[in-house]
Amino acid sequence: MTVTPQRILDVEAVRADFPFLEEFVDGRPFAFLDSAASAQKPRQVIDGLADFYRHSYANVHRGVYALADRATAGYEDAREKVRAFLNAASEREIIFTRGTTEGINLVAYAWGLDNLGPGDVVVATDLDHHSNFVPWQYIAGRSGATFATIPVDDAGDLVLEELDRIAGLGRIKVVAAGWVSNALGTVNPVELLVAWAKEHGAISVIDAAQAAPHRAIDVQALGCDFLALSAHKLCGPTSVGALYGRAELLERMSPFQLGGHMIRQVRHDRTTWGELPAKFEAGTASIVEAVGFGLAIDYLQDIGLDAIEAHEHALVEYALERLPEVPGITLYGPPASRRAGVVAFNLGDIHPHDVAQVLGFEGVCIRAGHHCTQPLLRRLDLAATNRASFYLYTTRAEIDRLVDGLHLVSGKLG
Ligand code: C6P
Repeated sequence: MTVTPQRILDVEAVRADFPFLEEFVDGRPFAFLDSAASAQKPRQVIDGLADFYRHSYANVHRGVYALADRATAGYEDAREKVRAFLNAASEREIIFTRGTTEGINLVAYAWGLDNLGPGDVVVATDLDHHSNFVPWQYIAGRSGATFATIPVDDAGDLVLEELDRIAGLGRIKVVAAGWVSNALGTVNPVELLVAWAKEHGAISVIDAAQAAPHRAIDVQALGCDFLALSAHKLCGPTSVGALYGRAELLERMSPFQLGGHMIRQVRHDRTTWGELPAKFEAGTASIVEAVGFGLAIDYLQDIGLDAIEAHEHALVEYALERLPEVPGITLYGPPASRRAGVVAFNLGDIHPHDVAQVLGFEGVCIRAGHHCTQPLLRRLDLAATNRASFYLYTTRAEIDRLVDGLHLVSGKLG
């Protein structure tokens, strides 16, 4: 048996790739602990984008000249990189989108409006980001289906004992869930949810916005029907992401957006649709952004998703050990063993926005608010939290700066 040794992430070497670390506030570099909102970009991506604009830019799938060929090749190479990143069976199953939100909306509208009706049940979870919660709630409402959610317990874990009760509400047609909670970092048992969906003949839709940047994904091993991700959370550009969909389902679905590129033939009496993936890519694509997405994937794969996951796990363990030193702090979410690189907390009754602002003066960047998870926060009886989130460039020293900053906030405002 061959044992592949796990790669170790060299954080100082990684940090040398990130130009934002050359920016200073009051003489100190930023401790950027807001990567769950959007990740910083390495030189390899930034320079690659400029390079593509300089040497290979044109619209794709349209021109018959060399520049257009280069642009089309770059765009389609990026699709192949996303396919390999997710281990999808075919490039036809990779649709470029604007991001996770658009990917989930695509499935909700294009699949949901044709396949849902009274008596059907659409299942999401109380941990979900609004991007997974709201489209399904809305499409269930429009189609007459029932919208149900899997509740969470006080620790922020899904209450799976509720699945049988939910199954009793009608025909389960959609099981849509986030893999990793952006608000608490909870890693959900998506394998189990996909299996439950299959058992009921439902489609499974995975929001991988917070999973794809941090762990290896194999859609064939997982067996999900759809999976959505955003490039900007994995060191790539904004305004691009991907939806993986099983070809068999995508082929049977109506289009989502209509216009250029997605058609086969347009006549006055009828329009027919193009082949996959063009059928779901109406209009001019986010061409250069898609190329940057591919470069970000190359970058992460060179470092190794396993090494990134292990690095973040060690950081979460460290943060959960150090943060309780701050007087008056309340931590939310599961233990490190079931958590990705996110820690959520409140400091006494100091408003989270005030905490984040004082930390901001210290160069420590965190997010405060409801994190687009209002149902979850209502369940936990909270209006807002502070959230620090880690990535491959995060160090223990930056977590120390967070802890020191919180002591300062506590002294000033507590
Ligand atoms: N969460 C955060 O600070 P878009 O905006 O489409 O790239 O991703 C939406 C989205 C969907 N699902 C999850 C689990 C997410 O975390 C996000 C984005 C950011 O937590 C912005 S609210």
